[in-house]
Amino acid sequence: MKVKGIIAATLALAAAAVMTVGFAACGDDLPEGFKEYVMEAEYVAGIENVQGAGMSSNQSGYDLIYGDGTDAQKELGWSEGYYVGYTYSPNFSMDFKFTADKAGTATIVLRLGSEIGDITLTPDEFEITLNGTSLQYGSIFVECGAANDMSKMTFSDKTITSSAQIKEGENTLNLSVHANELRGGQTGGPAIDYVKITTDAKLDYKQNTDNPSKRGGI
Ligand SMILES: [Ca+2]
Repeated sequence: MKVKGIIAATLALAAAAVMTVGFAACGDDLPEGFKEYVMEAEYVAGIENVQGAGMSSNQSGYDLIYGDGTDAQKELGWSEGYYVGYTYSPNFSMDFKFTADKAGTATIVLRLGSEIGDITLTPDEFEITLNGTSLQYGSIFVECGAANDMSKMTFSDKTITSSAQIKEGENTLNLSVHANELRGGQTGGPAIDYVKITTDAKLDYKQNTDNPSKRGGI
């Protein structure tokens, strides 16, 4: 098993670190022509410029990524075995950029978790904008999967909107934490596994699969 793991890791390193995703997951129950596109938070281009904070320390850039990509972590429900945590800063702002081959309507789902108790997010605490327009999603309840223990995080998919208007060409979905009292009176936020967009437009975006390996740098 160990040898197998090493070979797999070597192959992964040998593969291009940046993969352009133009395919989609299966979706048997989707309307004709619609596809699901999953953008992993941990693979986002530009994560090196994102600021965050943990329970007792500042965290930023690649170090916002939690997880080791292990099978056990994938079995916990962490897509790809990683997620972005340490979102407890009013400076947290993360862009998911993609291009679309045409304008269209899209369903946007975020896969979220919490280690700071059950939290209810509204655009006041956790703003989601698409091309600069704030998505008025009402509120999202995120159940606490593992209090104060990121290693046991659990996630669930939250539908933000089923009527997002994407445009032809470049689009930017931004997730921002605003000052709030979600974490015992201090600013808190959700753990973010991925963003999933379902649309009949063809989407392209970069996934920097080597982001996790860049943690711990200067
Ligand atoms: Ca993930």
